[in-house]
Amino acid sequence: MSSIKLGQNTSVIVYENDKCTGSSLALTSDASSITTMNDAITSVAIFSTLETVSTNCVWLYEHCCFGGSKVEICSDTADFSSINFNDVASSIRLGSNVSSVIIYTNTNYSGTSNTYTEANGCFTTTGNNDQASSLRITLK
Ligand SMILES: [Ca+2]
Ligand SMILES: [Ca+2]
Repeated sequence: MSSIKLGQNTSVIVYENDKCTGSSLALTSDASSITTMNDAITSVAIFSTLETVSTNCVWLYEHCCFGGSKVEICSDTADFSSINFNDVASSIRLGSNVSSVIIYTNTNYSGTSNTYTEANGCFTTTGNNDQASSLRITLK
């Protein structure tokens, strides 16, 4: 794949590997020549621009490629059991004013931590798939 035409109110993130992993490129408009990832795209996540993450929040998704159920989190959360999402999260999107998110494998901001500064399509790439139990949000 070398070019893309987007429908109305659509944006995409294209990925080098399957299940939204590997190098990625976010596109919000038609691209007649995708030079940076020419013939290197294996999977695509499609979003509606009418439905965006709240500015200071993040969306966690049940599955890779931003699929399944999702929860919106807008402040530090010490125990995902409280939002019925413990050991479930597999991908994340960040609101426009979120600088970084630290996700921990255990409750109360303990265990292994992973920092995200942009959308991540599959936590298998960061080794914490289905392990997230708490998180901290830092705004810009
Ligand atoms: Ca999952
Ligand atoms: Ca956990």
